[in-house]
Amino acid sequence: MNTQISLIGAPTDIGAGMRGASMGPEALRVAHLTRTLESHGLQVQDRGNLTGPSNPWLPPANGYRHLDEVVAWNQSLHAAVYAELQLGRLPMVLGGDHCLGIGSISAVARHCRDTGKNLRVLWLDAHADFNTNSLTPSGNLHGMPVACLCGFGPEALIEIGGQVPAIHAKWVRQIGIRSVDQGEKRFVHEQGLEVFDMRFIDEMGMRATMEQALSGMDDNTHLHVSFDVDFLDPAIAPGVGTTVPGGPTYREAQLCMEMIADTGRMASMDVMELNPALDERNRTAEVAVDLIESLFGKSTLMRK
Ligand code: HAR
Ligand code: MN
Ligand code: MN
Ligand code: MN
Repeated sequence: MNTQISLIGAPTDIGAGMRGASMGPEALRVAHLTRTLESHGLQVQDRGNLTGPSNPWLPPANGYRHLDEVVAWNQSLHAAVYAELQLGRLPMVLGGDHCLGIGSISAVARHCRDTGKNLRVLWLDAHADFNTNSLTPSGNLHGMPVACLCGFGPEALIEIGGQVPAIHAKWVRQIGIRSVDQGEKRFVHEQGLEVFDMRFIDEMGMRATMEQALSGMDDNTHLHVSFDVDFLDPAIAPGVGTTVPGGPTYREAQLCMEMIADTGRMASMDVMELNPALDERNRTAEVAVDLIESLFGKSTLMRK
C-alpha cells in the first residue's frame, strides 16, 4: 500500500441539514490523526484546509440547498485530490459533510481513467446518499453524492470530473445502510447498487459481508473508501448530524477496517460527517482515528 498520505481538510457543512461538520477536520487533528498514522511508519503531509463559501443557511431552491456553494467546494476538492493522486500520494479527505464525496471520488475516477485502473468504491454509511432533487425530503446535498457521481444530479455537480457519469453504480459497494428514503430506495434498486444493509450484516456477520464486498478486486484495482462516521452505531459515535440507531459496533467496525487493510488496495479515502458540535469531549473523533488506524493495518496481537 501507498505509505505517502496527504491530509486535505474540507471544513464545510454546506450540504448538511445541521451545522458543525465544518469543524470535523480540526477535531480529527486534535485527536492526533497525523501522529497516529506516523506511528505506523506512514509519511503524512497535512496540506491544511481548503477554503470556500460560507454557509448561508437557506431553504432549497429547485430541490437543492446551497447548490452554488456545494459546487464551489467540490470543484476545489476535486482539484486538490486529483493533484495528490498525480503526485503518487494517497489523499485522505477530512470532511466536512458527505456532499464532498462528489469532488473527492470524481477526482479518483479521473485518475483511474488516466492510469487505466479499475475503481472500486466502498461507501460506509447509515445512508445510501442516492437522492435526487425530486426524491429528496430535505434538499440537503449530503444525501445525494452517490447519485451525482452516477450521473443523476445537477449538471454543475455531475460534470466536475470531466466525464458523465463519473462512476458506474456497479463499482460501488455500500455497507451499514439502515436509513433510506422511500423514493430513494426504489432508485437504488433500479440502478443496481450493491447494498450490504444492516439486515445483511446481522444475518451474515461482518466477516462474510466484507468478503463479498471486497471480492473481485485484482492488482489493477484502485480501492476508494468513503467513510461516513454515521456508519457507526451512535453509542460509539454520537458526534454526527444524522445518527441512526442499529449500526456496527466497535468490534464490527474494526473488523470491517482490518479486512479492508488486508487487501492492501486502498489508494484514497474520505472521513466525512464528523460533527464536533454534537460530540462528547471529542470521543467520536478519537474513535474515527482509531478506525482509520486499523484501515492502515494497525496490527493486532498475533497477526503478521
Ligand atoms: N436521506 C436523507 C436526506 O436525503 C438524509 C441524508 C443524510 N445523509 C448523510 N450522509 N448524513 O450520509 O435528506
Ligand atoms: Mn453519507
Ligand atoms: Mn450518513
Ligand atoms: Mn489509538
